[in-house]
Amino acid sequence: MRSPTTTRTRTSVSALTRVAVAAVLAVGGALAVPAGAQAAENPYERGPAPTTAILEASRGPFATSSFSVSSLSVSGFGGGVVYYPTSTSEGTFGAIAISPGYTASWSSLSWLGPRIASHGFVVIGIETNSRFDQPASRGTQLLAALDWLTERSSVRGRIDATRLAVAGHSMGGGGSLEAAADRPSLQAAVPLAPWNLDKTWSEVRVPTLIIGGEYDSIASVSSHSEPFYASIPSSSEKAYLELNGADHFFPQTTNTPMARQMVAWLKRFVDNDTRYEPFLCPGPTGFAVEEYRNTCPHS
Ligand code: 856
Repeated sequence: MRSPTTTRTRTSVSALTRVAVAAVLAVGGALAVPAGAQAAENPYERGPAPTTAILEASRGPFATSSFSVSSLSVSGFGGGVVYYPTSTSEGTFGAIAISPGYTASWSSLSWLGPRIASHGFVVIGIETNSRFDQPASRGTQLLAALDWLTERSSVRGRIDATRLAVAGHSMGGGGSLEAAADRPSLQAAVPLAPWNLDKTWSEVRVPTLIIGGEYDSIASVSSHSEPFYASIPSSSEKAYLELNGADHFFPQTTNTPMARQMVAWLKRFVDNDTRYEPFLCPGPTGFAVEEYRNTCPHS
């Protein structure tokens, strides 16, 4: 299932800043930074500066729409639902494919579709070919869904195909690790209560946020999330959030601490949006947080 790792390059924000400053000087010859130059520093930045209230609200700043995808109209995965920001005036958006767990359908996670899309991402919540597909297959299907979304779907023109991510619950979370290992060009992965028999993910270079539940008895953090996190090299961007008192099914109902951290991770690594760094490092605290570990963004 896994291919050899390759080195991934990332355009640094400082390089983008230099380009923006050079452009300003070339055009105007002025030293004053004109209005709008802030956005030009990061061409992928979308939406207002983050606040805790924005991240914890039931919807982000972007209006969204959605449509269903029939399994008969695609190959390599089982269809699903696409959610997308309706705005076409702010450039393209990054995109994420999300897989449900064993025996479950997308409806088990569907609250996440509009929640993530409303922060400025195109989301496809997938159905798997079979509800019994194992993590490796779910990983392949997540990548097939991203390929369909960026190459063939009616929203392909709204997406920046260089800025893609994966997530999933349980065996779908295990699948998101498989996808990250297989496609190092992905910009982020967010395994939720991930389940996988493979405990070593030393080939993962994709920035990965693992979220586990303290009282998960199906994918116990001691046998799944924690060894997965530990096995990803410290040279990769990675974080581990363990939710206080949560069981295996925490991703299946609206979960504010989970959504807040997931959105911040996607914003930081899919959009290169450093405004979200305070939400990642030192990271969340409070009653909902049993534990948080991270490598903190490498500059
Ligand atoms: C909701 C993954 C031995 O493995 C299991 O029993 C097991 C059970 C459930 C899941 C899962 O994906 O649950 C998510 O369906 C492994």
